[in-house]
Amino acid sequence: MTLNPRFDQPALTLTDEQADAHAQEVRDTSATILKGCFPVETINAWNEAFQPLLKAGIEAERDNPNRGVGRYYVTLPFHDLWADANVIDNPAIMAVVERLVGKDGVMCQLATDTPMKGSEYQDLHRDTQLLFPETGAETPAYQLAVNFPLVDVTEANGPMEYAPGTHMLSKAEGLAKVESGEIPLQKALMNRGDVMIRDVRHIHRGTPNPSDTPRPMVVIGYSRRWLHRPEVQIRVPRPVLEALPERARRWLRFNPVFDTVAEAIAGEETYRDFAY
Ligand SMILES: O=C(O)CCC(=O)C(=O)O
Repeated sequence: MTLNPRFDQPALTLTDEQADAHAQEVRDTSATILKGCFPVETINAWNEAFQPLLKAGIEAERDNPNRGVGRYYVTLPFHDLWADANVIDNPAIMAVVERLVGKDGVMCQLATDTPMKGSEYQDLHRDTQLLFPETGAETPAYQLAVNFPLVDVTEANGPMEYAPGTHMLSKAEGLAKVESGEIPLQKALMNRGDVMIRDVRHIHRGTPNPSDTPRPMVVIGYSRRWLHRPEVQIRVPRPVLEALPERARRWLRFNPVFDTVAEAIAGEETYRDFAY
């Protein structure tokens, strides 16, 4: 078994000014897209390797899909291509992430969201609550999702929709602005290789995928070092950890470590009802 295969890829590099601009776009609007961050071959390899995991995830939850009708959240095991440092410790992504949640942040989630044929609209929601709900006041970013699709995302296969700017509003105010049309929902249309970095406080929803092909979206969670997210974790095999570069090891430091891949993949995770 190869532990961290490095694809022979031309890495997307950002200048300091470009990384600043992407981070500022997240602060201002809640989201930014890094076009062509990964080679399409990498994404195709992930999609092929993902199909059996999706099948197993569907079988396990068939009668009660964990993210709504026809929609599955499947955690990725942290080994082989899923632990590729070019992806989880990507220089362009990390340049933006570090600007938003600090160089001492953490990586705490590696999973996928897949709407299938028959999926429905989710309720508009955010993925985290305010840090200090009693104040109603928003703060700088503390929890990010780095998303990339394993197939091209078009109008025809259920793009996620989000409301730019609502990450800094109360949920009621954000919803009112979406409902009145003052803030129109934007579709996250992305090609294979594109990466979205988003502040998960923004109001968003999954939409129906009427096509015959599942539409997997990978989510890597990066947060401030002090944020505890009990609903997710990465079960890290020690041999995989030891083969990773220093920064990746540091960002993974609060996850449970297991002596072997077999022990690490024995754990189960489901992600249910965490919508705010
Ligand atoms: O369809 C998507 O990719 C987004 C799904 C989502 O927002 C959720 O499950 O909380």
